[in-house]
Amino acid sequence: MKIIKRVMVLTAFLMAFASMAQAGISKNEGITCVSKGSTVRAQFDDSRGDHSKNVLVGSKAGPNYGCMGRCGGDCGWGAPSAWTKDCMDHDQCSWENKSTGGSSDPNCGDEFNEAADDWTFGVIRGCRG
Ligand SMILES: [Ca+2]
Ligand SMILES: [Ca+2]
Repeated sequence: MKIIKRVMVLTAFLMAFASMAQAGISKNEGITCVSKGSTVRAQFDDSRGDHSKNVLVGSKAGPNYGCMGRCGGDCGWGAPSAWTKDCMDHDQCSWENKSTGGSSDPNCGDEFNEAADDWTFGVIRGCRG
């Protein structure tokens, strides 16, 4: 009986954790490719709440924010780049918040972390824009 009780407590804990992870508009969408010239809905949260905006992949939002949806700053220097949904979310969040803090940024740190797998494996997965 002790084991059953432990399983129930563990299950309740996992369910609570899962619902917390789903809170907010921002979420890790694995490594989802986006294509230059298409429009995707950038989603992120910051201190002002949830945001959702259609952005043209590859467009320039402003200085140092060329190539929206490309993983990494601006347009890079010519090496193969990953182009993904999570990187678009982070690009748009960073642009609107002028964020520079990377993973520790109060507004866009979570989007940064969600894009880390994209940045690392996006090119290998074929997300080349
Ligand atoms: Ca991701
Ligand atoms: Ca955020």
